[in-house]
Amino acid sequence: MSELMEPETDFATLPEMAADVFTAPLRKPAHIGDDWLEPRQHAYGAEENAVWNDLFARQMEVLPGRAASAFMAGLDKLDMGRGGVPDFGELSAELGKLTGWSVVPVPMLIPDHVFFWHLANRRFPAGNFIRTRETFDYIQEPDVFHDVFGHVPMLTDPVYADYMQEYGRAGWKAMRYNRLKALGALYWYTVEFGLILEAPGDVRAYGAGILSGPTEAVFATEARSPNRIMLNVDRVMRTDYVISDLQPTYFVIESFADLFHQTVDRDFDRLYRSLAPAFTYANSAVIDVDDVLHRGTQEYLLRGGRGSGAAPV
Ligand code: HBI
Ligand code: FE
Repeated sequence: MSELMEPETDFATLPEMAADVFTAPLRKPAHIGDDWLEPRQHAYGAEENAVWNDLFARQMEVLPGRAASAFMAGLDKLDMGRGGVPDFGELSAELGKLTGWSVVPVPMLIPDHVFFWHLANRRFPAGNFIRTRETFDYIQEPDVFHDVFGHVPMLTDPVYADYMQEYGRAGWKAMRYNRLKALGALYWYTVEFGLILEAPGDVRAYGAGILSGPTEAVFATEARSPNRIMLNVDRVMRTDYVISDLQPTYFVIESFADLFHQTVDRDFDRLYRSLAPAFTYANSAVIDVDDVLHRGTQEYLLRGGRGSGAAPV
């Protein structure tokens, strides 16, 4: 059935990453092993826990009615609002009972093949630090608030949980074809910035990049600037992405089963053989095959985007 996974491996051991595969170079801290895991979770102090609580409260002002029902249910199931940064041991015990996933601490961005390997084993790598008040609104590196608040609640949904594991398994094939960036675009437009059409006219966010920030939760679901296009895996894997601003385009799924089947039933060998090394479509493009829910004005982007003072409308 699955064209996405690699039947010849059990994913128990870390794959070798060939030197000629294109990926970002990262310098491993001295205390970290090949699995890039921290020996233990950081012990958060009072001010750090207060940062978590304030970020949590801010998101709860905007997420009801905008976040996917599965996300809100996940927050509840894991009792994420109990106060302070959640303990990964407790979180993993709860999540383990629900879908078999665990949460493990990592120091920073980790290499693609290590990240994929953890996902293939139902381990979610989460940042072992929290942003400061100075970087409250915007951070480049994923911290524990983005990773745990943004990603982990969705892992309580059984179908989504399976999708994430299959995504991790897909990393092997992408490495073999040297198309990690294309597979990364799929992650970006689903796991990080995905929208779901829960009912006609009712678009909600399930992507962690949207759910962990106050501006994008409103912008992604309601603003006139961005395109909202029904997800097409082949198209998305050919689409460029920016990591430093609100998205010009969001891709929308009908259900998590739709997301799972679009990826797992796809022949990725054929897709990788036909993909160009770099992206074909700009991140603001609307192309003839698109099933468009909302064609954006792109006024936020065209007025200059982040740093320009343009309103995220
Ligand atoms: N590392 N800590 C961390 N978090 C991520 O989300 C992450 C990563 N390394 C690689 C990676 N993501 C990419 O492979 C995906 O964005 C595709
Ligand atoms: Fe993320």
